[in-house]
Amino acid sequence: MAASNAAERWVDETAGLTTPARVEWCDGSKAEYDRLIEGMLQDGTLLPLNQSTYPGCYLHRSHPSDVARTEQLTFICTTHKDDTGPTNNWMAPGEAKAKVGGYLRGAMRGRTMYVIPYLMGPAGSSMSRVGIMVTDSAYVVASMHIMTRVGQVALSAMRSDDDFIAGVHSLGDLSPDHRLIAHFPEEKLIWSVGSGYGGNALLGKKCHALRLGSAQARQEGWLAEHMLIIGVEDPSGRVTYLAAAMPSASGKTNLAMVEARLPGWRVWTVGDDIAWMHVDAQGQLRAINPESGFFGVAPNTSPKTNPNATRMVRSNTIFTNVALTPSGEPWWEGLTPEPPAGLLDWQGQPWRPGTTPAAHPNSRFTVPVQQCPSVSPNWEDPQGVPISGLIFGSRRSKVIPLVFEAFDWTHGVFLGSAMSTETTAAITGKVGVVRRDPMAMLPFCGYNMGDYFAHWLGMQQRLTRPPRLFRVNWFRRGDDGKFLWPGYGDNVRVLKWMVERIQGGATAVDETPIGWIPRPSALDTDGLGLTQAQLGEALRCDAGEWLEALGDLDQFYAQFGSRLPQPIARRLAETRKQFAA
Ligand code: OXD
Ligand code: MN
Repeated sequence: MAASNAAERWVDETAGLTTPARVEWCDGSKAEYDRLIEGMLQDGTLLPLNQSTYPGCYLHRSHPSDVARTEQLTFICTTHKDDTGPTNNWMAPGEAKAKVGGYLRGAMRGRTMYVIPYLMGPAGSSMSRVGIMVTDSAYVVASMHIMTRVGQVALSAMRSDDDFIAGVHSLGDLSPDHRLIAHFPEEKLIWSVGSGYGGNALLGKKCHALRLGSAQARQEGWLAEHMLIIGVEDPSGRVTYLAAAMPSASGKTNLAMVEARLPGWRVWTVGDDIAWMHVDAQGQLRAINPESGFFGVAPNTSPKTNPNATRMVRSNTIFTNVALTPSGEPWWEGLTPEPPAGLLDWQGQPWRPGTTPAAHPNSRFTVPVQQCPSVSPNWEDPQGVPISGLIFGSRRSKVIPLVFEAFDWTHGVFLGSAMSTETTAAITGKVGVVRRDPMAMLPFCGYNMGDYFAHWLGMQQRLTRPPRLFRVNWFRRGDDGKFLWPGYGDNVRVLKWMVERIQGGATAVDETPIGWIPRPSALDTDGLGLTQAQLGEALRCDAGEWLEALGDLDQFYAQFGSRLPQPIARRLAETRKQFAA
């Protein structure tokens, strides 16, 4: 493999810091993957699963204190604190280098430093970008094989000698006290130490494709977003592509591969977590999925909630922190109505029903995209897919209606910036707390969120064929505490309404201060058994609730000071005025 001089130099420098026993460049081949797996089976990093029912599948148990992204230990390191903004943790680059450098010095002594050149996005696409990461974890290398395109394909895609995001990863001692995930957007550099888990360690995903990706996208005039990408096929065979931003563990993977419960309708999967979107020569947004695998949350994935995923993970899948059945199969809460007898929990201990969950709530599967039964034939199109609608969705038991549509681009950006959600197990910390999560990017925006809103607003200039923008909430509950909307396969009914809006069909809407809300009659609820009252409740926009929520939003916006774009502030003021009238 031919690496550029800049890449070689950086790898040498990094080896000088971490002092490994050997340096191994990864070529991304199947032979290499098989070798890594074999080594991990031997040293116990992986356990084999039942190879007749789950061929090519393995189980990894992470350190019990290393089970999710650690946002409180994640930093953006810019020269000026203001460029990182009030919603990110900031550290001065010099201080971060000194601190993380201390943890990294000699951290790979006696071990292998793997060098992974990886490509984010399809080969041959001008939207794809290159990263080179080093790591001392074979589990990370094998996972990167699944999640990205590794080897010469990446090196060949470099546009210049130093056209790569550089990432250093070391397990360190896995102690949260010596853990830090530092991003240096001004140097296109990531330093991550002390965690072997998911978004902390698979640097292509959140660190590159979102945090540094968003900073790079702002400079280069595109969007790097925490969004799934799907194609919705209607009964005439026409496919309308949509991208949807949703916070971690809020049903994004389920929606990305949803099986339509509507005759003649079908959803095609392009991506489940990240979208990179550029404006094409016709003024239309086009999206690629930069990843080549899914790193999905296992609990509550079942034949009911996500039949495609349950089929997809039956082979060539690395499971992390799920429970184990006596016959060597993976298990997690929700997979079957009743847990099988004799389970070992995610830490390998005999599990007793009625105690703690058997699988960790943030346990995961890592699986190649092409194994998804609903994978779109266009998922690797170098031109990307044309995006006609953008969706902002979050998890709110109150206030937010099932679905509504923004009046225009600026209004849609306002709705996205105003998003709040109830927290889940994908991050460490409290579950079920409402927090602001603009465009589901709170943990992933690599620069000042105020500037991020401005970047979104600025895209409009080049978008002569802008997508429509929608807000959804599958999670609203009635007074009895029950969900008002059935969700899962029935969410396609909401997608159908969007497609009708996009394609210009006549659908009845009510104009409200927050946007256009479909009348209950405009949603196809045939065979659902929902009462008009339930549906009305799911779609209701309550002025009192909204005025309260807008007060909270005011406070959130205030922290951006002059970096909050005027059009966003104006939209908030107008919305409030209309509700008060
Ligand atoms: C993820 C996340 O892993 O958002 O996708 O946490
Ligand atoms: Mn995610």
